[in-house]
Amino acid sequence: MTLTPSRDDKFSFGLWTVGYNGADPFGGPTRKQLDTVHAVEKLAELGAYGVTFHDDDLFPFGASDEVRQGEVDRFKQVLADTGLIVPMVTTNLFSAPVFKDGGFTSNDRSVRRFALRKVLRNVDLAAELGAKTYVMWGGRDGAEYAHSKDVRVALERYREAVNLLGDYVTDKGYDIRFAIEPKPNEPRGDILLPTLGHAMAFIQTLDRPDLVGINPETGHEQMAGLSFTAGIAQALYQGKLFHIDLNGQRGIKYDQDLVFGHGDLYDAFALVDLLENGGVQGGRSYDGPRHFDYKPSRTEDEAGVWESARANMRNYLLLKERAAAFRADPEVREALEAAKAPQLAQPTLGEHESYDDLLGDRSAFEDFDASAYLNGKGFGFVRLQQLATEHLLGAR
Ligand SMILES: [Mn+2]
Repeated sequence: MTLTPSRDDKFSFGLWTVGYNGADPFGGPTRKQLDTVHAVEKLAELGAYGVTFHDDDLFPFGASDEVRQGEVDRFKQVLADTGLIVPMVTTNLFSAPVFKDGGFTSNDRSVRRFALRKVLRNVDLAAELGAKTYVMWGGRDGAEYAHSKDVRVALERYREAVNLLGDYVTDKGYDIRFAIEPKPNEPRGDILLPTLGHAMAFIQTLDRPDLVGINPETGHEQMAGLSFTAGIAQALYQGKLFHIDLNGQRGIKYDQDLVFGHGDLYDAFALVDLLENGGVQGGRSYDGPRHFDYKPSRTEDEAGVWESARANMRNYLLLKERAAAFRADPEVREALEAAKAPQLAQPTLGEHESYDDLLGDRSAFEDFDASAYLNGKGFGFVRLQQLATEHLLGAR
């Protein structure tokens, strides 16, 4: 297996990731503004297949039509020159002061109408560039104080917005689906639709639920103390994994946006194994872009930016290689059997078995020896995890 990224690996990066200038709440930029054309050329050279953007990454907020078109034309030219594609586009509804109380759910109705217009305009551009997924991250859609916003009413406004967007792409004949990106907090104290579970439940209330899925981000779920891999598994189960944002996070704290693999490495290993080997028939369970949404650390210069971009892809490929070795190891297969992992796929009831049949089955209860589970019948999950650890560390 090669550790050199190729376009078949479907690695993509947001313009805002490598373009992050290092500014944080405690200090200004540590790097100069990165030119879009240069960024796309470098990503292509490093082996990415796609690039994504917020409208405001490509042209400044409030840019004149002329400036906007000029930047779009430069971008189109470098895409043509490099062969990179735009798998996903998103809107910035969080940076400008007008969005200080959110976009789709600002208490100010005129802001909500402006937000919708900004999104509709960018959806047209997304369609023009051939993007198949439109991400919605409502980072400012939330609150710090319970009485400042009625969450049930805010959900109604969010629903109104997504329904309108669904009507729009359907009427226009655009081949675009929407993906909601959950995050528990930051920049708001509490963000609407904080986890992928909240988002998937919300999607079922929409007029066109099939048109809307989720774009979960590693660090966002881990900021809520949740297992990213377990969440991704449920998203796959529900057919809602429309896109994925990979990065690194270490525990419940501020959004670190580290390189993929530089946070919870075990979870990254389990995730790559799920994506690459977790399909129902084995093999891939997700075929979409492997999109990195990370920030090159503020300590790095431009060389460090490209080193970190390379590291995301290399770590993914290393974990893919380690996961393949794990799956191919006969001892792992034996340990999985011993752990009764395949037995979970067997229905609990027999075919056509009714509750009367179950109630009549003495072996299920009256004659069942539950006491055998004290001092016996261990599952061997620790052994399995040690085998995973040894593969992860390259010891096997
Ligand atoms: Mn993201």
